[in-house]
Amino acid sequence: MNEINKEEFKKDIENYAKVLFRKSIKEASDQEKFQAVSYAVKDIVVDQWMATHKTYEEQDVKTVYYLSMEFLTGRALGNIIINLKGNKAIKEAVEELGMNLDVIEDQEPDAALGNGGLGRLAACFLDSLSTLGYPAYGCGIRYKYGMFKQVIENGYQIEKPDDWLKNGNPFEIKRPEYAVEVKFGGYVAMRKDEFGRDKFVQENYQSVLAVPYDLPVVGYNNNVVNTLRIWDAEAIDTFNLDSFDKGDYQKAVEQQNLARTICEVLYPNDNHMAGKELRLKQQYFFVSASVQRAVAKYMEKHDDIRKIYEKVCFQLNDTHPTVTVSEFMRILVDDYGLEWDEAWSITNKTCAYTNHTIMSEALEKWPLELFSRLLPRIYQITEEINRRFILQIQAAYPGDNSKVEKMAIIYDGQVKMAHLAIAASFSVNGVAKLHTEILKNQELKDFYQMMPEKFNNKTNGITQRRFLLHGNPLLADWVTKKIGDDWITNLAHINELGIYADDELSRKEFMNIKYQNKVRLAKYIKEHNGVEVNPRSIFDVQVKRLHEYKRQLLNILHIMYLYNELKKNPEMDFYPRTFIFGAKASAGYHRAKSIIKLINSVGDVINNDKDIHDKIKVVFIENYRVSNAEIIFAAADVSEQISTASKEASGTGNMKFMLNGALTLGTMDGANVEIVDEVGKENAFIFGLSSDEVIAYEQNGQYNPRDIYNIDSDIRAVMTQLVDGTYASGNLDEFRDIYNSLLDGNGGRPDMYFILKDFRSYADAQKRVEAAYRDEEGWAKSALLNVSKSGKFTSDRTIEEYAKEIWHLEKVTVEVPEDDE
Ligand code: C3B
Repeated sequence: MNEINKEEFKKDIENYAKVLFRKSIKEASDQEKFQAVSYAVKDIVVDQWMATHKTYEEQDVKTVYYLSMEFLTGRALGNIIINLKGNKAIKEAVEELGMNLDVIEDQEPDAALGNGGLGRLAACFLDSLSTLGYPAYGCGIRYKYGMFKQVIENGYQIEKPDDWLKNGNPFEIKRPEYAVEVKFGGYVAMRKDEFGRDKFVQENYQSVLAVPYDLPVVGYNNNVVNTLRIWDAEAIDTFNLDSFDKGDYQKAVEQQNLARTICEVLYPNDNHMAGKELRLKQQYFFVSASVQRAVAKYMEKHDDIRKIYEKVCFQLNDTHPTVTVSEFMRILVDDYGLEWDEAWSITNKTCAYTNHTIMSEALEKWPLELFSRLLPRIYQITEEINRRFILQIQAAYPGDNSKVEKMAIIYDGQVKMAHLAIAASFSVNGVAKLHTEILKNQELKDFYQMMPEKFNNKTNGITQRRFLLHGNPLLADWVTKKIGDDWITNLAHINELGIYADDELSRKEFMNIKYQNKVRLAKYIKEHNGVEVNPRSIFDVQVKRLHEYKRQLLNILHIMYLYNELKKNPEMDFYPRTFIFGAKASAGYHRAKSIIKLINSVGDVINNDKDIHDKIKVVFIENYRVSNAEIIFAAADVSEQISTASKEASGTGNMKFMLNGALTLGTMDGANVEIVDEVGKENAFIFGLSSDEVIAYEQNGQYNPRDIYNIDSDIRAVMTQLVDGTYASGNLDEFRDIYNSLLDGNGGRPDMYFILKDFRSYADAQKRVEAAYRDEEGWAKSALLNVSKSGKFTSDRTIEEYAKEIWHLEKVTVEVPEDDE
């Protein structure tokens, strides 16, 4: 990699300030400085970007297209600087110009084009793909408004629009030359092609122009820059005279509106299907554009569409982009004139699907009426796929109609996207061992029995470049001092830290870094939440989307219980604890929002009660997002991973905490199981029902929370406080819905999340946490061991597995030509 020339870089920054804003650096605002520095950085990136794509073309590489509705990338500048290994030179340049790099980085809005785990995973995958040198495109949507900004007012969540493009995005490049048309609605007619053969054409449709914007994905220290291509919609034929003359004024207006609305906003649902017409439009919009472009790019250099699978793989990130299957079939059959069987076999060699959840409310099913009206040709094709798939099922299970009922793609007036994805893909993967087993043996059992060869596991991972190197510089430097810097690109090496767990001085240094990170977080909390917290207390953290299955409610009920204990016995031996929450709730998810209010209300009471001498603090960090997550993980002692067993497909926050030396307090769910495999049960706090037990209860219906309520007076006391106004300034109804959900659940089914059932075992685990923390040496040792055992959870490992076992990609090395000046 070419060295960054500091003096030239300084000139570049000054020049950008001049060209962009007509200002000197001194005159520029912080935001303008951020822009100028970013453009100067982009200058370096673009050389590598061009070199990478030249190499790809020369070597005619196979490319994965990672199709995802979400890419939760967060801020770009700091990460790019780190991956360019330009930290030192750039920092110095910036400082010599009288600026501070942290302040500059802080000016950048997060790119929040995702909800939570699924979107962040896509972002980690892109980082790993580039760092490992695998050719890839991320394909997504350029939402005008990303994940809403959360403001807490009076304890309630208020959603504010996230106008992240307000000041422009210095790293993006618009590529109008690659714009394509995407069609909606109308009807399908049978027409003759130029050779007199029948063909299907969509007529009287509305269309939009999909225009790509490219963002660079910079690999670590290797000159590789892949592309995250996000599509924006523009109106086609804006009021062109033709249609105006034909009296199509109305249609012209409608097309404009369609273009305006389609990329307007990210649906803020996590693990929940919105079912809105606009959402299906978004899905088809970015899928059609991405697939059209991928095919066109392939055909620029090849002449046989039949071999496209040798150079292209479409990875479907959950069911959201599943219309890829039918769109690809449409292109093969309608545009390239292939026979159905041939097209299907090519599609089957090109598409692969990742399942991210077993939550039934997240399963995408589209009403036939909507699907066929919006995508008439795609619907026809999907129908034919379904017809043939049913024949296949019947051949495999003659006379067993229940199999068709359970597996058909179209059934009961609905198009089932997971079924379509499985039928059409050569690979179906889960995201953690336990999750994949549940898919095979429960949720997708029938499919697994019919097509076992498709199923495989790819345990999730995270990028250590963002979540240690960038987010926790103190620890990153310390690790490098101890074992060298190989861990940055080969996290398996972090294992070598293990020996320092037995070294007293190392443990001290390590815990001192944790302390400094807690001071940093305490400062953030003071500035942003106005709450004073003690960095000597245990930082016990649960940050993730608010969802009932993730059980923030269990956590806060336990805090209410602890508080009751302290009130009964103020002198009791109690190690000071700061409970930290961060979570956004989907705007329409009322119970989740109520739980946020409860956390804040409990915090208000406890934080202001002098009697308990600050032994408990409860903090709700407003607007949890990637940029503040980096600070939070670095400062955590305890990682709360307490989902109802079987419900959390993997979790990735759990891995980020581990990497930063927090101990897991969790259920045997998702990737927690594999974390415990790595660190050993003695270095984690495990509690609660197992997934088998949960599944058994679900099947036998034997769980009755009232039994627990009746015999356990501590639980009863806490429950009563939900409805006696203790935490609601006398409003007895504020938390009544939560109360009811715990005892009666939903629609007559007892609480599906087993909160009261797991309460005692959680409280016991929390006692063990406290005892363990009092043993300073023991805790330091465990924490350090957690870091040293985190090697498996790098997304580099995950991506190597995808690349070798699913995508069959070759690694590329890239040289950037020297400037010839
Ligand atoms: C999430 C799951 O809930 C997590 O367990 C998992 O770690 C991540 O995906 C990544 O695999 N998920 C999500 O964020 N949104 C969905 N719609 C479905 C799953």
